[in-house]
Amino acid sequence: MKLFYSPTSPFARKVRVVMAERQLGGIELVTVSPFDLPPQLLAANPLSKVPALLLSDGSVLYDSPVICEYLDGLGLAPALIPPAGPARWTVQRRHALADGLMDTTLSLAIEENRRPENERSPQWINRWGATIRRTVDALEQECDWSGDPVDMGQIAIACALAYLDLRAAAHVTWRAGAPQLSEWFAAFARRPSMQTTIPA
Ligand SMILES: N[C@@H](CCC(=O)N[C@@H](CS)C(=O)NCC(=O)O)C(=O)O
Repeated sequence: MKLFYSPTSPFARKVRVVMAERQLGGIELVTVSPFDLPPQLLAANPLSKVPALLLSDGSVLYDSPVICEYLDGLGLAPALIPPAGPARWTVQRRHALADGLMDTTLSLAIEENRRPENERSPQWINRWGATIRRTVDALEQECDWSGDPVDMGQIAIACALAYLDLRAAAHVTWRAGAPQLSEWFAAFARRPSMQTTIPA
């Protein structure tokens, strides 16, 4: 298998953290820059987005939730996504909330780093900033999982918060209003799976 990824992509980081947590070897990491439309990524994913996972039978999986669920079915380590019941839907909802946080932070980063200054929209920047703050508030309200075994929701949330630090630190000082979440994140970020996937 081959994983097309970029080191800073939080979506691809989730997948790499899942690989590490579930001790999955034998997946070749291929670094690509999706915004440059590299032919090998386009051949795998017409959206030119990372992550994309090329399977040994030549088929391809995207996007990141699909890849994470696929990898969760491999190997012998405990599953990160509960198989059924309310616990499954809580984990999946947290995963979706974290992905939304990543999407919003990415939109902000694109606006600020890839768009000429005179084309940037303060209105959208404010809207995305407000979305990020609301989402962090919601996570602070429900971060009651500190003693639980690691799951897919926690992995996604940790990758989303790390991406906020990487791309939106100038806009959002999220730790100030989220003491429990920041304490949880500090501990989670020390996991080897998080440490070995820090963007260079
Ligand atoms: N929903 C997708 C989002 C993936 C995504 O937006 N990846 C970004 C990098 S962080 C990308 O490849 N963007 C390239 C582009 O939009 O052209 C997933 O979960 O995999």
